[in-house]
Amino acid sequence: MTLTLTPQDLSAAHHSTAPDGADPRVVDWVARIAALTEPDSIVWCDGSAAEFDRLTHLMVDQGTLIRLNAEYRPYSFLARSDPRDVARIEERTFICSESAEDAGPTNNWRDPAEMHETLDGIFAGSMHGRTMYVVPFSMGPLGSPYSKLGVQVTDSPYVVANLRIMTRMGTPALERITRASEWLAGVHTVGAPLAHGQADVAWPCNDTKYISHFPATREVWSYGSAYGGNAILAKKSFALRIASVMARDEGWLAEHMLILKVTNPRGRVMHVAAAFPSACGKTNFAMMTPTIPGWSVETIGDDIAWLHQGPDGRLRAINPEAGFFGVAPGTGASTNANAVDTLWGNSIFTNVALRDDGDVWWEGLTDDAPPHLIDWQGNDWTPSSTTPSSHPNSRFTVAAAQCPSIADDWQHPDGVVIDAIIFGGRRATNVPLVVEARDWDHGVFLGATISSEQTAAAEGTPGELRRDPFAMLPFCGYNMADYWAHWLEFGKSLRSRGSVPRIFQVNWFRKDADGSYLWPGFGDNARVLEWMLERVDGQVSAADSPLGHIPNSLNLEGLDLPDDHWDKLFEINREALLTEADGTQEYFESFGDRLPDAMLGQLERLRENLRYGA
Ligand code: GTP
Ligand code: SPV
Ligand code: MN
Repeated sequence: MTLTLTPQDLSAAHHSTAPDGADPRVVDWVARIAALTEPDSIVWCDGSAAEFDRLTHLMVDQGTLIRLNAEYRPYSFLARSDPRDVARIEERTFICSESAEDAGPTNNWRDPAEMHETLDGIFAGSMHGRTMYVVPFSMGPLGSPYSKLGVQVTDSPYVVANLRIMTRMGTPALERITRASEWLAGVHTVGAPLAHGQADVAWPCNDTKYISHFPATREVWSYGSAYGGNAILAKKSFALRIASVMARDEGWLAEHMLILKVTNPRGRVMHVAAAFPSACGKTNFAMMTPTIPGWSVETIGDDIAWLHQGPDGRLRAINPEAGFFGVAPGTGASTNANAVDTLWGNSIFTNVALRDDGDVWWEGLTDDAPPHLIDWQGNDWTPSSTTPSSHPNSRFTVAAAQCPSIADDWQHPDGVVIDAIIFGGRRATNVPLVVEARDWDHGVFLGATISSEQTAAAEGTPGELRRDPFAMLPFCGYNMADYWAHWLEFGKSLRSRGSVPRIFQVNWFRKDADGSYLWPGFGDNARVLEWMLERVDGQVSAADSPLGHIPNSLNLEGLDLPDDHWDKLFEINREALLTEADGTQEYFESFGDRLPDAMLGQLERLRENLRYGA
């Protein structure tokens, strides 16, 4: 039996007016957006399980969600997007700071007044025939000194359901917005108004897309897409793009980083924050099952870290999110068992394949594909099909609390103390398995010069090498050179209190001549963590290389690494790296006089090292 509820039923039954005590600024803003977008009804979301249940029933009835077989995947759903709405669209992502220089050469800048005028035009009447949901949320644990509040309005129940998993959503967040608090205002529409009596489609969206950020007024306006990074505004738009500007102004860091806790066999604990570009292994690393005996890795976050210098001067990190919006393909028992276990139920899957028994499947979940599937576009699929059953950027949405490797203190309001920071990318050539920075400033240079082969997480050309400094290219809300300067300043502040984490660079993706990976990766990445922990504790010496400190050896016990792989993993091709340095020079020059001198100094030192020795 299914329950049939229309958006109108929902709004009539639940909070069509603002809850008592809601901040008048929020109430006024909602009224203004409603006057512009003209939804049929307004629902103030309370974040309850009952509300989530009503929304998912509604979406099942409308065809937006398919309920999975509860025997295998209780309380779980499959969504198939419009095939034109499957990834972030960087070309249509705008930073509307007062001046173009403040957005910098790596962002699409638009004049804020002009953009507002454009948006007023396209948002007018954009919610006709739909319900506008008002979704208050907290990024970070409710009440943490490092948390931030926001409200997103959206006409997509799919987005509401995702926000409920990804954030602390609902009444408690709204109650914390008082006259004194700062809050992010997010406006989202799928851009598909319905004429009277017009039937809806399963995944409404619009070919025209705008993901517009107004850092000065802490606003985001998103039009035309329901895909995660474009539509779950609390995540990339707020917790990275707007938050990076807040962090610059307030002296902290908002980063595209996982956070993990690693414990060695003697019980020594270390916390690590690591920045890898989209679909380059953050979720895997954060949930890794170490292959070395006696070691354990626990998860604190898999995508975003907010880093502050705590009252004791030490670097502290919180995960502002409450859930994971992870890449499905490649997630299997052998690569990420913790993620597979996390997904036992209460999960939303987007653009994966449907099994005949009502469960889901994707490439890499198991070694062998089921004999028949319905692919992500709703077509029959068999192992002999020439296209993958799941979109390469298909995703799961699931509560972090369900993760078997989640750390006990993952929601600690003060965060965890970070001992090491890692930068990584997907590099078939030139970049060694691991390098340790000589000091903080050198680490900032390593972060600033990360390049990575493009993945399916954003529209573009997969495989194409591009610069992705700090894995923040798509997510830095201001001038990237100012961001590097901010990192350098932040390091000074850490130094002044005598507590500077080590910085490392890693590359799990270096390839042999035949195209195979040289390093087994996944759980064996714990071997690299072991070396890092020993470096932090001053227990092992390292070798000097032109790029920084490299290991004399790693614990390779139990690993069948072919003899020549070690040399290939750490090979330093001076000529190729000097050519890369020329590219870096050119890249740095594109920032003009905003580029901190220290970055040029680091580049010069690198060139000297490459030319004349270590
Ligand atoms: P976003 O959510 O897009 O920010 O990405 P993420 O960095 O969390 O990506 P994720 O961990 O989901 O990585 C996705 C891809 O990287 C999958 O195809 C994995 O199989 C692959 N991957 C992760 N870790 C490793 C590794 O150590 N070695 C190799 N070769 N591949 C890896
Ligand atoms: C990424 O692309 O880096 C993601 C997925 O984490 S999304 O939230 O869609 O941007
Ligand atoms: Mn990400």
